[in-house]
Amino acid sequence: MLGLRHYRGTAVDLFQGDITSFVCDAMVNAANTSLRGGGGVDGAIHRAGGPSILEECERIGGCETGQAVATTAGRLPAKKVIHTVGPIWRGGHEREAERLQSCYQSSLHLAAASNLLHVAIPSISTGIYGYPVAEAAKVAMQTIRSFCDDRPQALRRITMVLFDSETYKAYQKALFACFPEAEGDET
Ligand code: AR6
Repeated sequence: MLGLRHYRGTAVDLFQGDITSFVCDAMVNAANTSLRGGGGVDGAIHRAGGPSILEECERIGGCETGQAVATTAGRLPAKKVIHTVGPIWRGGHEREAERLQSCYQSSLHLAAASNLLHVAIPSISTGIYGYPVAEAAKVAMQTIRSFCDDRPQALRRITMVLFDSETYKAYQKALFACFPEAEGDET
């Protein structure tokens, strides 16, 4: 593994691959405000998890940008799916960073409150929603670090699951920049 940090009682690591086959407690989905499914990782999660996820999403009715809600994980190798809605990139002048930060904060707090100790998160907003990957990776890692500062040991492990090598490299750079001093790096 080329990216692992231990920080305030939580392991923060990176994995390159398909999140739908990643074994965890909470699998975070990059959804949209309707919660009715879509393309990208959202489509993959609904396909792999089966119709019970959409049924629960429809009962919930929707989710605001920057917020998060939990549903069953259906057939996925997780206890729950946490659906969060990232911002659409509009050039960086519409509080996209703040709203992306809120996605990570809401998802991590919801996981901790539900005792879901290992959380897997895809690169929210950097696909169809067009958020530049290097910028999004910095927001993700800074927010994870702040969460660990505020809630030490609240989660056992936070894994960023990145689909392609370019995205993986961007998160690796951000991980090393945001956690320069933490022990546990494996190269
Ligand atoms: N596992 C891990 N990462 C994946 C997977 C997968 N199976 N599939 C794609 N990715 P996106 P967004 C990566 O577009 O930008 C949907 O239609 C992908 O390569 O899934 O937040 C929703 O309904 C990219 O790095 O999410 C919304 O309408 C990252 O996941 C909209 O797309 C995010 O890409 C949300 O757009």
